[in-house]
Amino acid sequence: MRAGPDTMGKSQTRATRQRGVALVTALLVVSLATVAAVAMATRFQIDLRRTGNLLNGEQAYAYALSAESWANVVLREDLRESKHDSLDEGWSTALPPIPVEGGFVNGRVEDLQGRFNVNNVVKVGGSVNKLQLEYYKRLLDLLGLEPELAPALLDWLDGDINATFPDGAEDDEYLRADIPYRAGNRPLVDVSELRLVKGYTPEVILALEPHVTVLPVPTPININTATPIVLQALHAELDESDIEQLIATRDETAFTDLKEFLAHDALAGLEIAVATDIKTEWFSVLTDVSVGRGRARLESILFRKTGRPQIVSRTRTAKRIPDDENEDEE
Ligand SMILES: [Ca+2]
Ligand SMILES: [Ca+2]
Repeated sequence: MRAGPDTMGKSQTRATRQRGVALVTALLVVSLATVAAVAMATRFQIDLRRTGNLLNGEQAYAYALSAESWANVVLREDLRESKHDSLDEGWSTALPPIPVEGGFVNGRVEDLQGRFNVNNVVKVGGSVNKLQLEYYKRLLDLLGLEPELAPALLDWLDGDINATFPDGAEDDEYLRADIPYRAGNRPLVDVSELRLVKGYTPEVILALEPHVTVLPVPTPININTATPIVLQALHAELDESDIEQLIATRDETAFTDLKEFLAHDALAGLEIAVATDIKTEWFSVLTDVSVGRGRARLESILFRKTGRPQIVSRTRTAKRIPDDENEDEE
């Protein structure tokens, strides 16, 4: 047979090639299975991590709610114990960071009536409250801010659509913006809304924030907790040394009667035209909780008139608790 050895050689080559193909296929299957297994394991790790983070976040939020309940109890107790509110009382002390399983809870109560409620600039019903507007102008002046910010805010809050002359701003101003919008013509719900008002740049808001608040009803200023600037804005003739005297007096013993405050030497002969008080109905409770990789920052607004304070709003906030001990965070 002439072709014998040649045929044998060919069939041997074919067999080798087939084995080669089988080997490559097997390798491919193995590598595909490996890739799939690695992908599944990675996905599982991510899911596990994500679930862990969610659980930590929820746990942190639950701790924040319990810190809020603690504040509620403290404020109710305080109402039983005293008829005034001042910075030497228990509610005003920030909680030291409390260790909990996997993290820490921080909490602090702030008196919102130690600040100026910018909604006071208009009366209920939407017309200007001239005395409060004058107060706000003095506050702006003491903070080194432009006086034009006052009429711009007034127009945003007041019920009408006629721009205050000069420097007011109503719809026609805001409708000319790149992304047009309209004036609120109603009280603010949150301080962050100020950024919509003409002239309220981030720098302006940063300067205002420690001294202003936004509450749904007109509120008097609590002279026991007011910031020095908020006190000084009570009258154009008050200067820094008057405020130092007032603060030295209240640090010694808080004012328990408004008449004592109004009769203080530093205010001699001055008529305080805006409403003031020695007690507070509106508080904010800030809680900052971290559990593992979960984080919850909660700001709750509490209204306390008689008995148990009511939670008026809760915001998951980016606000940090203003406490030196927390300076090293983030
Ligand atoms: Ca009190
Ligand atoms: Ca208006």
